Amino acid sequence: MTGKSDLDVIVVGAGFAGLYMLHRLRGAGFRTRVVEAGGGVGGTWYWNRYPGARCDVESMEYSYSFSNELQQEWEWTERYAGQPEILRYANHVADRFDLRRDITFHTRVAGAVFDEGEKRWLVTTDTGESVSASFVVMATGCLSSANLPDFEGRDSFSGETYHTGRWPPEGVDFAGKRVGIIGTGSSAIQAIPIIAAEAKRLTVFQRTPNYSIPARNKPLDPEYVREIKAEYPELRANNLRMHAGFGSRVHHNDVPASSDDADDREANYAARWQHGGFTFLGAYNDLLRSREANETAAEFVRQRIRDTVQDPGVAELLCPDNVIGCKRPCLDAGYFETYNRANVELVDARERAIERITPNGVVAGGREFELDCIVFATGFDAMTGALLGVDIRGRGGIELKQAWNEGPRTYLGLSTVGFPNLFLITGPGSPSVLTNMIVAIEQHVDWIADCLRDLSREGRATIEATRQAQDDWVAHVNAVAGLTLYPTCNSWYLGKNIPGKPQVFMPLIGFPPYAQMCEQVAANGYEGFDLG
Ligand code: NA7
Repeated sequence: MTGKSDLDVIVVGAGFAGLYMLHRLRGAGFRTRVVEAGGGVGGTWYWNRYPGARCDVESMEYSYSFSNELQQEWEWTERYAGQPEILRYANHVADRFDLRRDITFHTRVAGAVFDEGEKRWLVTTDTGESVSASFVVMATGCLSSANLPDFEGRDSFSGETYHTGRWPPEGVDFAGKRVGIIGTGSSAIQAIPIIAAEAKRLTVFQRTPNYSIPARNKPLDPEYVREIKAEYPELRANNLRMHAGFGSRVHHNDVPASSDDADDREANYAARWQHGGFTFLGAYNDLLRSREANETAAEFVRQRIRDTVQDPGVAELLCPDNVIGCKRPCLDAGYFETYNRANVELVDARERAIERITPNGVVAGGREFELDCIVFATGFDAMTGALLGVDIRGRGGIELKQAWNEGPRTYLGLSTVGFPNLFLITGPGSPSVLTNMIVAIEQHVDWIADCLRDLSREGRATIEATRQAQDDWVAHVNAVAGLTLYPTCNSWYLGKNIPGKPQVFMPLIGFPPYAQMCEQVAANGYEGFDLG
C-alpha cells in the first residue's frame, strides 16, 4: 500500500460488502483501496469452509442485484448454494469487475485515527504500513470475529482443534478419528451430519438445543431458473418490500396464528415444513410477537424432532424450550437423523457443563471424553467484534471501545458520534443479520456511495451523526425490539453468547421501513448529521 496516501476512501474487508463498495466508489471516481486480512475475497465464505457450510437464503436471491448482466450470466446449481460455489461467485465478481487491483490481501487493519486538523483518517496495518484517506468504510462483516471460549486448559489439548469460522482451506480428514464438537448453532447443525458420516465417533456438546427446519436443498430446475431470470428485476424489487429482504415468491400468511384452528395450523406448518426453509416462520404474522402463537410453531418442530430421533431421551434433550426464531433459526440436511447413528453421542452441556479441556479431550459433568479432534462451533463475537478488533480513535482521541462500552450506539447503523467520515456497512442498529445480508449490503453501499457523491458536490469535508439523532435512533431500535419476543433468550443478537459483553439488542427489526428512513434522511439533506 506504500505510496497510496492520496486516497479518498479506505474500505476494510473484501467480502460482499467491500467488493460492491469498491465497485461503486471506483465508478464514482473516488480513489479507493480495500484492505483484507484474508488471502482472497469472499469474507464469510472465505473463512467458513467447514463441511456442510451453506447459505440458508436461496441462491437466486442471495446474490448481487446491482448488475443485470451479472445476475443473468451467473449459473447457480442448487436451491441453496454451498460455500465453495458462493466463494467461486465472489471470485467471479472480483474478476468480472476487475476489483483485485485495488485490494491489498493478507493485511489486517490494526488501527484508524482521525486527524481533526487534516480531516483525514490515518490507517495502520499489521504489516507496518500507514495510509491516509478522507473516509473509512468498515465492511468487516457481522459474523467474522470468531468466538473461542476460554475453557480451562483449552490450549493443553494434544489433538487437532478447529473453529468453524477459521476452517483450513485444505479441509480436514476426520476418517477414523474421535471428534468432539462444541456448540449446536447453525454452523454445527450443518457440519454435524457430514462429520458424523466420516468420523469414527462424534460427541456433540450441546449447551442450548436449537430449532432447525429442513432446508430441502436440491439441484436447481433449469425451467425455474429461466423463469426467475426472465423477471429478475421484479423479484429484486418485490424482495425489497419483504420484512427480511427475501422470499417474495412464497406466501407470507399475514394473519395471526389464532385465526386458524389447531388442525388448520398443523396443516399450514406441515406444508411449510415440507417446502423447507424459512418459509416455515412465515406461517403466521405474530410468531415473533405472541408467545402463544410462537408455542404452536415451536411445538410442531418438537414433534418432528420426537418423530425423527429414535431414542426418546436424546429426542427430549434435542427439543428446545425457548421461543422459536428468538435465536437465529437453522436450516439443515439430516441434522436430527444424525442422532440415530451408533457413532454419535449427545452430551447435555447445560446440565453437565464443560469443565475443562485436557491433553486427552473434554471433561464435562465429571466425565472425560477422549478425543482426537475438537471442533469449536462456538460462533462469533457478533456485530461489534470485528469493529472493536480495530483500534479506532475519533475526535479528541476517543476510542470506539470506550464510546461503546455500554453497547454499540449508532445512527442508522451507519455512523457513530465522535467518528466523522467513518461508515459501518450493516452496523449495529441496522437490519443487517435479520435480513438477506446481500440486500442489506447493497442498500448500505448505495447509500454511502450516494452520500460521498453529495458531500463532494457540495464541497463538504466531513459528515458526523449528531448526538440527538443517535440517541433517538438507539431508543427506536430498542423500542422496536421490545415489541417482539427477540429479547427473551440468550442470543448473539443481544451479545449474550460472549461473557461480559454489554447486552443490547443490536439489529433493527424490519428492512423496508428502515430503507425508506435512510432515503428520507438523504433527501432531507442528511438530516441527523452535521456536515462540516
Ligand atoms: P452460534 O449460532 O452463535 O452457535 C454457537 C454455539 O456454540 C451455540 O450452540 C452456543 O451455545 C455454543 N457455545 C458457545 N460458547 C459455548 C461455551 N462456552 N460452552 C458451550 N457451548 C458454547 O454460531 P454459529 O457459528 O453456529 O452460527 C452463527 C451464524 O452464522 C448463524 O446464526 C448464521 O447467521 C450463520 P448457546 O446457544 O450460547 O448456549
